[in-house]
Amino acid sequence: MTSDLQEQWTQEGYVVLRHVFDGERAARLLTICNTVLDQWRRANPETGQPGGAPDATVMRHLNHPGYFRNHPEWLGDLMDAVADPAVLDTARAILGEEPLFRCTSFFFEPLEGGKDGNWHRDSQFGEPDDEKERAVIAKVGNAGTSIQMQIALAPSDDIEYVPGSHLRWDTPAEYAIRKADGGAHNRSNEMPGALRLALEPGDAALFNPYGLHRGRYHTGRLRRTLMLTYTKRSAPHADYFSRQPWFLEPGYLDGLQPATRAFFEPFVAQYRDFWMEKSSA
Ligand SMILES: O=C(O)CCC(=O)C(=O)O
Ligand SMILES: [Fe+2]
Repeated sequence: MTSDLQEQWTQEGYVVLRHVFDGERAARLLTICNTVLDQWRRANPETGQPGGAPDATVMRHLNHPGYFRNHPEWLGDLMDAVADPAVLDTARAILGEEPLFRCTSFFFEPLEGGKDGNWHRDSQFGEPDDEKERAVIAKVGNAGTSIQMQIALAPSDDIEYVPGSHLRWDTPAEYAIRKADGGAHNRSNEMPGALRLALEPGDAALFNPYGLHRGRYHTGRLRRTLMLTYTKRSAPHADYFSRQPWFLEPGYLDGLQPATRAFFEPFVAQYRDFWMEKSSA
């Protein structure tokens, strides 16, 4: 099982796992994430400002303590999901080393202005120059350095992936959609080889974000997906996603089960100095 998973991950760049969480657990996580989302819309505790425009489709850092004042025990449920032993075993098997926490995200349908998402590779955000991006993709290798684990909390077939695209640069047809003409065609529904990943609540889609992918976000079409991101411990990345200085707040980890807490210790050790720099800046 483990080697099959690893083989699919390295060759195709994605894996779908059924029933990672049972229905009851997925429903509980949905209640928690929905409550976080409602609060974020009113005031994101990271900024004190409303969290997003009516066409927003994603929020990050659901594990911010500001969301759990009324239900402190819910933080434990969320963090237990991130550090779930089966989830971590899978992450370890496919990365080939210990997974390090990176961040939590929640994808949801917009209040206004739905759209099919744009085809992209996450590498293009850090490296807009084609030749440099191409070198990054070649260097990272077939296991990648990170996993996006999308856990559906409501039925979803909103993620599309081009299997095997993490191993190589775009074909001309792919490039014409992803990047040509300043991205004018990047919402095309004609991507060759695209596979739609259908998930029931509690199922997970894991994908290498350097492969070609996109989401879909339509007003009135329920999308509730919790995304857990992990990197290899050997490939940490200091940026907005890993900037979580609230881990240093006294008591933040106190209510967690010992095994869950232990999973976050290397994350704190890795980024502590980065958080201190940022907060004193
Ligand atoms: O889940 C989605 O809608 C898209 C996610 C995505 O592109 C990403 O997280 O890199
Ligand atoms: Fe992406």
